[in-house]
Amino acid sequence: MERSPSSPAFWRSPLRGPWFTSLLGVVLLAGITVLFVTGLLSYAAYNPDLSPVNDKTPDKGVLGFYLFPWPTDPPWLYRLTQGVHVTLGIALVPVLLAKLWSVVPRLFQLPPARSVAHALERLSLLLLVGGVLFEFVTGVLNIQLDYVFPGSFYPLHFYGAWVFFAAFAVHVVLRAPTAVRNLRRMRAGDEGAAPPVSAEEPSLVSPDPAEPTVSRRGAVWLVGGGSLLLLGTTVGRNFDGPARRTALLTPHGGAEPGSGPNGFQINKTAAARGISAAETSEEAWRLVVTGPSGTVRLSRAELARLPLHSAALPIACVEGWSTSDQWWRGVRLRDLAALVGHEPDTAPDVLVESLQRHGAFRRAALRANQVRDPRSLLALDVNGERLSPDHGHPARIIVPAAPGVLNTKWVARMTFGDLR
Ligand SMILES: Nc1nc2c(c(=O)[nH]1)N[C@H]1C(S)=C(S)[C@@H](COP(=O)(O)O)O[C@H]1N2
Ligand SMILES: [Mo]
Repeated sequence: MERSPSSPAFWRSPLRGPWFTSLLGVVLLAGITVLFVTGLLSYAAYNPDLSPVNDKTPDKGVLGFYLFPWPTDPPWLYRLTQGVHVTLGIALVPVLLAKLWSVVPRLFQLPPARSVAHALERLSLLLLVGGVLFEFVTGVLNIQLDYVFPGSFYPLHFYGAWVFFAAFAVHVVLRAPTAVRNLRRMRAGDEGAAPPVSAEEPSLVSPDPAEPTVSRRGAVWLVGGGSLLLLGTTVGRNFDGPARRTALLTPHGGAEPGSGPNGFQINKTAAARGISAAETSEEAWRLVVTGPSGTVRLSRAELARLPLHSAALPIACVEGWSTSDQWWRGVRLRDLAALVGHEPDTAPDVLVESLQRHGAFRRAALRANQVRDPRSLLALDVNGERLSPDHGHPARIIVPAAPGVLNTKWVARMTFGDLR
């Protein structure tokens, strides 16, 4: 018997078959749809249409058609959407790998195409498999290895998502009916009798199966167990305290947060961002606020004499980690707008700039709805204590429901109005 990979007999696992592929396919259909939607939401949450400063994919063109002003309610919105995006993405890795394994004989199928339609379908599979690997690899590298594609991650992951999802939609339209039929048969217990998907497509069932090393049920448990294990060692990154320590798969560049009022996750430390104690001292640091009535300069002591307000808000990072609510205390953004000539209720967008001179996230634009929300603060304190240098002393932004990246630390300048 011929034993090259292009021959069906080369592939001998008795597990391969329509039932396994269909089961994994249906799980991925649901899971990847959630990943796509939460991913698009994450992009919208950055306010990319607000200012060139925020836009990580300047040539998004029509792909930005759906962008909308990200709301400030509920305050845990981004914590939820991005926690789901990252946690689910990681948990689906075993399902994805098993799915690709289950159809790998098709990769070697000869001749490569039997008709124009078949050639087009195989081309869409190339985009599908290439796209899904690309999205999972860039996503996992970004969260595990601390931005290996600085800056360019966003366009890569964003365009990759659209290319992949287009191929995915074609694939689902072509294959979902078969997958559902296979699963029905499987339930009815006669999946062995499943015919090949089409005359052009040889069956995934090996014509010469080896002895099974794991039962079907065992195989499903293996994949599901792998997913549960990843889920269990990832989900803790969405909580503080002991739960966070269960997040074994969360290597993170930031410093150990320690304990006490400032003892919650730190993304980039003051040292890592080149922020010195000298430039944040009471003598040196001034906040510069600009608006239609001119420019106001305030020391931290002067800020602390303005009306101070508190809000319980989380920090939720694009990397899929988040903190529980922290109690922030500081000056309302709407009150700062009022200092430079705006009405609090009609305050406009604001550009926030940090003392930080190099690296990402040193400036961000906030939308009017975020500025006007009475819970949006330029925080001076957290949990009853002065902000630590790593959490943004002398002052940082905190906005309900916004991605962490918009919560600029070590704020130096705020410009209300025309951001362009
Ligand atoms: N100036 C400045 N602000 C910044 C950052 C930064 O690198 N520089 N990181 C942002 C990101 S990506 C996140 S998730 C939050 C994290 O805040 P924390 O370190 O206080 O938890 O700060 C944001 N503010
Ligand atoms: Mo972040």
